[in-house]
Amino acid sequence: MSRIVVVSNRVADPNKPAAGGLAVAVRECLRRTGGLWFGWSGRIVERTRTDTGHAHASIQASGKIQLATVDLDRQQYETYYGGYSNNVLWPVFHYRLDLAQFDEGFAAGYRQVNQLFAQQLFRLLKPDDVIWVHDYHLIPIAAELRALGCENRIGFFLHIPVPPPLIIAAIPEHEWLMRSLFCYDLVGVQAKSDLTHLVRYMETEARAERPGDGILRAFGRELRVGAFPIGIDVDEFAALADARDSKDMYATMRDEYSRRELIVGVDRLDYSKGLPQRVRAFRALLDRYPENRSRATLIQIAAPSREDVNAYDELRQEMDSLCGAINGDYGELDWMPIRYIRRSVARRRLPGLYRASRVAMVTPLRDGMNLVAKEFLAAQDPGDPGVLVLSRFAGAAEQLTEALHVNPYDIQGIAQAMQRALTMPLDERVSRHAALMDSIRRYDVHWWRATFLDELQRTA
Ligand code: GDG
Repeated sequence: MSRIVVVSNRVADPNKPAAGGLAVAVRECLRRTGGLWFGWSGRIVERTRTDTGHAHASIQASGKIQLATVDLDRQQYETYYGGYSNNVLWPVFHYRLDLAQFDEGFAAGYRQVNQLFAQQLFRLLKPDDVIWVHDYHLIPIAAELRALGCENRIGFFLHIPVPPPLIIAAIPEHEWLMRSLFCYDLVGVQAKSDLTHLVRYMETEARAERPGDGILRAFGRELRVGAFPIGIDVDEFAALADARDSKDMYATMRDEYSRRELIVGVDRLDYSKGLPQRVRAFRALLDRYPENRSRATLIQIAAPSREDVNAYDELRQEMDSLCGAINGDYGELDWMPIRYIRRSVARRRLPGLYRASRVAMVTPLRDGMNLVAKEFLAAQDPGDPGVLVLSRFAGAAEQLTEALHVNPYDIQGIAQAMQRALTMPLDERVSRHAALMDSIRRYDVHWWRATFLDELQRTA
C-alpha cells in the first residue's frame, strides 16, 4: 500500500492531545495508516537558512508516524501566515471582503513559503506516496511540487467554506490560485454548497469543461472535485466523556448550577463564529422571556486565536463590552447571566461541560463545517440529551437537519430558538438527538478519511 503523506500548515505530535479539529482528524488518519506528516514546526527563528534550499526539514519519529517540520523566519511568518493566510484567504473565504488586506508583500511571502515547503517535501517523497494537502495555507504547493517534477497523486482538502465566484474573484491573485488548484488530482470541500460555488467559479473564471460528474478540465489538466464533510471520532469523544476529567467537570457544573439551565458556546475567538450576535440574542432572550432571568446561564468559552491580527482585537473588545453590559444590567447577587471565559479549556474536560448543558449555541456567520456541533451531540446522555441550536450557514447544517436551525444574523430569531430549546419536551429532545447521532456516526472522521483517500487512489 502507498505511504500517506499529510501536509498541513502546522504539525502536531500525534501522541499528544490535539486541540483543533484539523489536528485531531489528521492524527486519526495517520495513526491508522502510518506515514509522514509535513509542515511548519510552529517555531519562528531569527534567521533561517532553509529558504536558501540547502537546509533540510527536521525529522522526528512518533510511533509509526514520521514528523517532518520546517521553521519559518519572522518575515515568512508575517507574510505567509499572518498576512496572506489569515488576512486575505481566511476573511475572503468567510465572505468578509471588508476585512481582507490585499498586499503584494503578503502574496509574495505566501508563494515563497509554499515554494520552500515544496522543496523540502520533494526530497522526502517516494514514487508511490499519496500526498494529502490540507487547507488554505497551502493551495499552491501542488503547483510548486509539479514544477519540481513531482508526479505523485496529490489531493487537497479545504477546511473552510468556498464563497460565490465573484467574491473569490476579488482576490488579486485568484487566477494564480485557481491554476494551482488544477495541479491537484482531487480537490475536496466540506459541503455541497461549497462544491457548487467551486464548480461555478471554475466554469466562469477558468472556462473549465465538465466532461463528467465531479470532473473539471482546464489548463490541460483534469481535476476531480467532491464534497467530503469532515466528522469526528464519535467513539473517542464518547470515551473522553466517560473518563475521569470529564465526569469531574460534569459533577462540578451540575453542582454549581443545580438550579439553572446552562447554555454553552465553545469557539475560537474568531469573527466568523458569530459571537457578538449570539450574546445579543441571549440578551434578547432575557428581555423577551423574563422567566429565564435568574435561571438561564450562558457559558461562553472563547479560545484565544490569532491575537496579532487587528480584527481579532476589535472582536475581543466588543465581546468584553457586550458581556460586561449584560452582567451589569441583568445580574443578581446570586446569578451571573454570562460566564465569558477568554481562555481555552482542556479537551478532556470539554465533554463534561457539554453534557451538563441543556443547550449548545453553534451560530457561526459562516463555517466550513464546525466540529463543536458534532462533539456536543456525542457527549450527550441519549436518555436526557441537550438541544443543538445551529447556524444554517455552518457546513454542518447540511447534515444535522434535526438541529434547531437559525439565521445567525437574526437576533430575535436566535432568541426564539434558544427559548424553544430551553423548553423542548424530553421526547422531542430524545428523538432529535437519536437522528443526529445516526448522522454523525455514519459520517464520522473514519468515513471522511477513507472516502477522500479512496477517491484520490482512484484518480488516474
Ligand atoms: C476549521 C474550520 C472545520 C475549541 N475551543 C476549545 C477547543 N476547541 C476545539 C473544538 C473543536 C475544534 O477546536 C474547533 O473546530 P471547529 O470545527 O469548530 O472550528 P475551526 O477551528 O475554525 O476549524 C471548521 C474544521 O476546520 C475542521 O475541518 O469544521 O469549519 O473553520 O475540536 O473542540 N479545544 C480545547 N479547548 C478549547 O477551549 N481543548
